[in-house]
Formats: sequence, structure tokens, C-alpha cells
Amino acid sequence: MHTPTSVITIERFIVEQERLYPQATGELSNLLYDLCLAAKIISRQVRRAGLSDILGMNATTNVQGEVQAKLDVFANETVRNAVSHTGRLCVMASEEDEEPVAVPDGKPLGKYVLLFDPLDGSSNIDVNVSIGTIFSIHRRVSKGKGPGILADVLQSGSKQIAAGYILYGSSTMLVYTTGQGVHGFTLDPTIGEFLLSHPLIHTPEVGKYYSVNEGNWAKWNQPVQRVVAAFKNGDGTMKPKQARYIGSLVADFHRNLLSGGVFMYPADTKSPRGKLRLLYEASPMAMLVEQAGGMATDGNIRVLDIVPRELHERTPLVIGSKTDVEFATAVMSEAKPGALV
Ligand code: AFP
Repeated sequence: MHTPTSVITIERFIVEQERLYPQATGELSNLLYDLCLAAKIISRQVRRAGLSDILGMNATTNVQGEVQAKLDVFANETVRNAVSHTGRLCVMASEEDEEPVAVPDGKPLGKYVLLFDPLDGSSNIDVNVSIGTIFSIHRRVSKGKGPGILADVLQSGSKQIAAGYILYGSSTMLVYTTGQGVHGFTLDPTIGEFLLSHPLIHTPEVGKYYSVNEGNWAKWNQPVQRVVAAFKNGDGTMKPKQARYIGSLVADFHRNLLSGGVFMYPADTKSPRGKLRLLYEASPMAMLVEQAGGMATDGNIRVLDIVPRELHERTPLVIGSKTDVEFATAVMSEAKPGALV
């Protein structure tokens, strides 16, 4: 039984997980701590976002003479600063940057590769809706000890050794996996620690929610329309589901992970290859969902098997409760690739 003094901090949890791998050097654990620090700094800034007008902080300089960045730029720099000097990474890639991000000159290099979306759902910032940070960690594949190269960031999702997200919601949560199940931690802002709140998350086999931007209905092909109609109205043994859509992947994914549901962002006539980014959104979420007993496809194949060809590649995404993703994939894969109405 937990008492207020026997809580499990994320540090303790990560160390205990590390002991499961006797050959571990502790570098991955340290990289995860670095990300926790970034998460706390971004969380603090997100919590102040609505105050910036009142406090006069959205000008180019604040009262201390510091330059104020937009929140997504701030988040990008915060993650970079937390991880780039520690000697654990050989290269990074961010949704905010065109090209892979090198470790700064003079800083030591390491064996890991970090991909991240610093602030996903950023169009929701101004209206005070939940947003998140997503991360994905690979081992370097290039030979030698020099800086990482494009091949290090262009790896399929099945090669990830860790993935996770931070949700800036009604509380701040960090949810991650290193391939030993999915675990969730809630930030206690009074002590500045992430505390284990959701050990070993298992997502329900069948979802009670479907999450899709139905405003795109007229842009979908018929199989996608059939799937969404079935989720809405029921089909055979499938009961009708409730609709929930925030438009912020981390928030939509998190709700469905805990409560059961299916999130879809299919290809449409406006975005024939889908909207979401394979490396920064789809792959990390796919690793998490599979670790929680769910499933993720692009409507045809397993997301984790897709081999990326470019850094900012997009993919259609169907992700969540296994039975629902299986159903959607079976219907959608009958559609010929690119056969949009
Ligand atoms: P923004 O970061 O531009 O707000 O995009 C968020 C996002 O990539 C993802 O978090 C949402 O699930 C999806 O786009 C929402 O897209 P629609 O607004 O087209 O529904």
C-alpha cells in the first residue's frame, strides 16, 4: 500500500527498470531523466501561457530583458538544451526543424538518437486546450564514433528502444515505454517530481470512443466512410461508439489509451498521404499502443514496419483498441492505394 511517503518517483522507477538489464550502462536512464527535466520546464511555461498577455510577456523582450519565444519554439529549445550536451546522443531530429539537428560542436557524442515533436497540437495553445510533447529514441546504426547521419534518424518504428509523451492537460503526465509495458507518471508541481500513477497501462480490447475529424468526411474514400459510419452507428457485432475528438493527438491518444478507443487520421483528397508525421507522431504512439495491448496501422500495414524515406514523411494512422483497429484496417485495405473519391 502507498502512503504519502512511499510514493514511487520516476527516477526510482527508471532505476528499477534498468536493473532488469544487467548489461545496461545507465545512459538510456539518464536520457530519460534529461527528458523529464525538459518536461517540467515546458510544463511550467505552458501553465503560464494564458498569463503572458496580462503580464506583458508576449513582447519581444520581457521585464528582465530576456527575449520571449513562442511556446513551440521555447519547447523545441528546451528539449534540445536538456539533451544536447550530455554525451548520450549522436544526432536529433525535431518536428520543428527541416534537417537533422547535430550535437553542438565540442560536446561529446553518444550512442542514441532522439526524435521529438516539442509541442504537438500547438494550434490549441491559444484556446487553452491540452497539448503535448512526443519523443522517440533509437540506437545509432551508423558506424564509427562521429556525428550521427540521416540513416540514424530514418529507422523504422520497430527499432525504437523507447517512446513516450508528456501531456500538458488538467495535470501534467509523462507516459513512456522502454519495451517493458507502458507506465504513466503524474507531475506533482509542489515537489517537482513525476510520481508513478498509472503502472502497466493496458488498453481495452474494444474501444468505447472513436476519434476522427469528421469535418473531412467528404474528402474520404468510401472504405474510410464505411469504417467511420460503422463506429458511429454500429455494424454486426460492433456496438455504436461515442465520438471524442480534441484535435491534439497526445490528448486524444491518452484518453483512448486509458478508456479504450480508436483514433484515425486517414488519407484524404487534401492530404493524400495522411497528415500526421511518421517519425514524430505515428511511430512513437504505435510503440506505446502495442506495448499496451493495442494496435496501429496506416490502414493497410503495421505502422512500426514502415521504413521512412524522409524525415518529415506523413502517414495515415489508425491507432487504439485492437479489435477496432483490426476492423478498420480490414475494410480500408480493400481500398486500392490512392483510390480517393
Ligand atoms: P497542430 O500542431 O498544427 O495543432 O496539429 C496537431 C496534429 O498534428 C495532431 O496533434 C492532431 O491529432 C491533428 O494534427 C489534428 O488535425 P486536424 O486539425 O486536421 O483535425
